[in-house]
Amino acid sequence: MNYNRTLITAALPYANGPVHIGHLAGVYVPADIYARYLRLKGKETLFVCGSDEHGVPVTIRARKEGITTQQVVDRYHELIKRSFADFGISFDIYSRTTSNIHHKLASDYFRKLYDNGKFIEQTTEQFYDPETGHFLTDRNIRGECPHCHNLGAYGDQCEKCGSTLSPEELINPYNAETGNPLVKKPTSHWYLPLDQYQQWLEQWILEEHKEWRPNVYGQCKSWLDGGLRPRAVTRDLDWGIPVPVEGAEGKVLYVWFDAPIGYISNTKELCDAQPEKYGNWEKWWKDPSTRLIHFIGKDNIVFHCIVFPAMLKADGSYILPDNVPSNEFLNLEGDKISTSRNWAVWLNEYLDDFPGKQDVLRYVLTANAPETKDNDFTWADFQARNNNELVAIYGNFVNRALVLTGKYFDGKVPAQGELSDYDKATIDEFNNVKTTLEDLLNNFRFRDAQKEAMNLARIGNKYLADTEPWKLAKTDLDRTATILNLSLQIAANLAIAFEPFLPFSSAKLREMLGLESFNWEELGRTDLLAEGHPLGQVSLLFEKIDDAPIQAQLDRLARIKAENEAAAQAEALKNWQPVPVKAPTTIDEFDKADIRVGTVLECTNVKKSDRLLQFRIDDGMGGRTILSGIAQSYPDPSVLVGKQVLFIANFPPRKMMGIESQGMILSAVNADGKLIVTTVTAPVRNGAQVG
Ligand code: B3M
Ligand code: ZN
Repeated sequence: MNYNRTLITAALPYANGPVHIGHLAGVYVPADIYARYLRLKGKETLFVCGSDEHGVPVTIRARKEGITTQQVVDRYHELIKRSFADFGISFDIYSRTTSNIHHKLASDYFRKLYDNGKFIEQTTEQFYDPETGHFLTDRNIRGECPHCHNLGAYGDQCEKCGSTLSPEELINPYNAETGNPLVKKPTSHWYLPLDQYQQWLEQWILEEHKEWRPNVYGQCKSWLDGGLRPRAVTRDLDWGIPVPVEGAEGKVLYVWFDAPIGYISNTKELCDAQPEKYGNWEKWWKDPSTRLIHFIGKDNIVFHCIVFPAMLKADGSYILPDNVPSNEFLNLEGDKISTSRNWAVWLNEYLDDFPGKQDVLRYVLTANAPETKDNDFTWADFQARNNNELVAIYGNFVNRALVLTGKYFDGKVPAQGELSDYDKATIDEFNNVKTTLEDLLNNFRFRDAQKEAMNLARIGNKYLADTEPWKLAKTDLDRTATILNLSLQIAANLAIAFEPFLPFSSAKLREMLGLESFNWEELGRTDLLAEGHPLGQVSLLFEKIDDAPIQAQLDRLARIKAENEAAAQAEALKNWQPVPVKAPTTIDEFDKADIRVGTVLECTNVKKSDRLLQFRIDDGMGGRTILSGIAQSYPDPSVLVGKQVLFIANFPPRKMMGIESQGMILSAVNADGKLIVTTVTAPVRNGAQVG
């Protein structure tokens, strides 16, 4: 299929917090590389995004910050928009789903499907707070976990034992916000019967889009194999787009119904405002010669590959996505990025700490892009890639070529004389850079594509190192001229090749080379700069980053980790309750257990067991060995040596892992929920009886 134009969308971020490196690496940098590439090639391209301002995440944030939901979305929409602009993400429009245009379009979209009988209506019983008159979403319901009896489990998950839950399973469910007990109440909603689209989706994705990335294709296949079910597209909430149907008061469109329509509304907003420049919005959404590409993160695959296409199909007048390049996740220093735990590098904060270094982050995120698997961002890697690649290879090459031209040829492009065999071999090496780059970019392989661009800088660097024009200049100025001419041509090629990846540096290099504009089609050529062409002001393209700012970032993360651990501990303590007291017993029963005090002489891990610790105890009676299953609580068991502990002295000996245990050490649970040994504070005699 030959397409006339490409519409690129990037997932609409929730306006519930600033954007971080995970967002940039997963969605916005790759989408931007692609958009810039197509524009450089002179293709008609539109790049659309905006804030996703509905849904529960923004209302939760509002409650947390004690401000209104509108204030939350206003604040973060502006912040997010600013960050994207700062990082050169070249959207043609960045709008928002609270806009009037969007409310109307999403509302009309629903109404058309409703009128055409595309929904089914179903009544189910949902949790309801009679006091506030609200139905609750799973996240807003808390109660006792049926598995570990944590009293603060959520309606979708118990964070203490990690079980996935549904609100029905909670014991004594209550409203997380008000603490009110909940009742079940019937409520009716509209569902998109995805099951009716199953066959069509199977054909369209599994047969006609085998070229989609394996992670995307695989996720679609497993959803389809599991059998699609009707999905509710409305919710009982007071934040969102009202359901445009009589008698649907208090109901809004489900955020995942309205958000993807945001792509359409934002296109419409732009086209309506500048029709001469962008044309009619419908040509971008309804003309089959438009190619639609959604850039998203992996947690959005089902919505973009199954739900939204089914919505588009249900309407019937829209085109469908041609590809949905989706990335896996980026971790930070080995841990999952998390907004709520502040485990992230926020783009606004990055720019405060590394002003003007947008391209460094873009470079590192693309070099480490989680295209096929989850990947890790580390500050050490960030520093190394800047210093050893951007500075030492790309920057160094460009700087030498420009400075030497300034020195020997008065800052004017010298003549290209006769080419040596080595020159020709060098040219051969980068001749095909255009084909290779295009092939990779067309297939959304941005990581390899950037590597290829860097390779061009490597070729240049090696060329200068091998030909040493700074030495030749004393004896052979003609040859020096040819070498520098060729080097400057390579530099001009670099400016073009890197434009989609490092737009700020390319613009800077372009100015240094005195070039007006780029033409992607010229990539690979060695006549981009004419003889005598004056160069611009020379400055460093990249600067070395030393250890201090990197250490500052690591210190910040260490501080956050400690804060998070303290908070988790406090939370655990808050929810902790002693188990009920056992059935009554008597002094005679109790007396049967012989509890003694002893001093720990040695305490070591039992080989091949991650559970057992081996104690050697001075029991005042010649000593004994006791095993205890508390190794997880003591990364360094030697801390127990010298402590006086309590043990049961009259249990029959028992063999574990080939070692005989002569008793049981008494322990209790600490604030982290770990078993630790109970110790005696004032010294007593070893062998003394407790009772
Ligand atoms: N806001 C989810 C997310 O940020 C959602 C994407 C909407 S794209 C239409 O992960
Ligand atoms: Zn639990």
